[in-house]
Amino acid sequence: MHAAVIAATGLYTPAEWVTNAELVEAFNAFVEIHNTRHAAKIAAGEVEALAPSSVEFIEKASGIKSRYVMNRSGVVDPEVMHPLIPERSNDELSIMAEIGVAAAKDAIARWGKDASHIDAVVCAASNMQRAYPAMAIEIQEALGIDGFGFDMNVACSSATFGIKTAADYIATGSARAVLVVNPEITSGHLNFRDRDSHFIFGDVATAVIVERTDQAVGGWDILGTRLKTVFSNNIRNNFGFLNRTAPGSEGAADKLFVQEGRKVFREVVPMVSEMIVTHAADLGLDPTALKRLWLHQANINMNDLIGRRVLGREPTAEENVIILDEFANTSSAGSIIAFHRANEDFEPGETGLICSFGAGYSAGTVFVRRR
Ligand code: CO8
Repeated sequence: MHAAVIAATGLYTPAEWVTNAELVEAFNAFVEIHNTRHAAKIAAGEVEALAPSSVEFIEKASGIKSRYVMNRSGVVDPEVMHPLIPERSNDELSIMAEIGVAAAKDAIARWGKDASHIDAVVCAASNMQRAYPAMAIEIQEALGIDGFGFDMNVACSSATFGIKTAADYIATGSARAVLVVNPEITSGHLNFRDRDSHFIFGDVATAVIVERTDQAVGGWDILGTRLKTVFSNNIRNNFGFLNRTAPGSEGAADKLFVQEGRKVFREVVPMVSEMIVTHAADLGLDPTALKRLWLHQANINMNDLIGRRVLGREPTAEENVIILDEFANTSSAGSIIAFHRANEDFEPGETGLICSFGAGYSAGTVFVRRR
């Protein structure tokens, strides 16, 4: 069995972004149009009047201030309210693969080796733009990697599940180095007309190179990886290839992201806190001695609570890294952005935790130590 390290990470950030004020302005203009257009039916009680959104609510309830998006013009147009992403021909790199390749190139440059040392590509994300050929194989082709690749989806936990899969391939000798790519175009599946969730997500891509320890220079020892899933209906994406087959349906219905945010909050915080503390104990680690938590980035209040439960004190900003104010929830990429952005100050031997949680429910813990 071979031990594995996180050898390098990479980040792609879209060039366009939308602030809360801009998003709320678009949402409230849509509400105004809706309520005016349907005034008679609203008065007759046949259609429900929509309520406006507010910047203050969004920031207080979530901690989110802005988000990057692949396309801004569609998102802020009250008559459109989704990103406008032109379809590409089969001969062009798909947009998911394109941003995945950009993040992967950043990781490969930081690694200092070339792509020929990579044997496998895992594209791990919460949405795939098509069923096949796999985005991972497209990314593999674009980077000239000789080996194998496949897509996997575990919603917000896709990156940690991908890292564990990579570490297991390293352990069993299936690969010397694995590229895990997380292209998250969440805006494509977010209902920008839903007051409860229109502000939640952002777009980004991250990449992680997991490598055999005996071939690595520097990086982060992976001390332990653990995965957990518990079925829940509280976060759902019912879009799928069978939608068009439902009797009475006219083609695939527009089934977007839905959640019971309060319930998710209440149920996931204890589940994840307990998982972290137990996994740390099983590895012989004192969770209160961790230098840093790079948690999934969905909600600042969730991260504050989990941080307190794990560290046993009020965590400082350095101990509990928050990037969701700038990026919003980028699904699987969130904890990787946090790790990528805030790890330079670690001394050899210092330990931290990458942790994801989200739909499924799913959660993943990856304890790492600076080499
Ligand atoms: N503006 C003003 N007021 C609002 C708004 C708004 N936009 N939205 C709701 N309100 C009002 C409500 O009507 C309610 O009013 P009242 O009290 O009068 O009924 C009040 O504000 C409180 O509403 P909530 O209870 O819903 O507010 P919360 O404090 O719970 O905050 C959150 C809502 C921010 C959603 C919070 O519950 C949360 O973040 N929960 C955790 C969610 C989470 O972690 N989800 C993970 C999902 S991600 C995942 O795993 C899958 C990723 C897949 C990718 C997705 C691609 C799209």
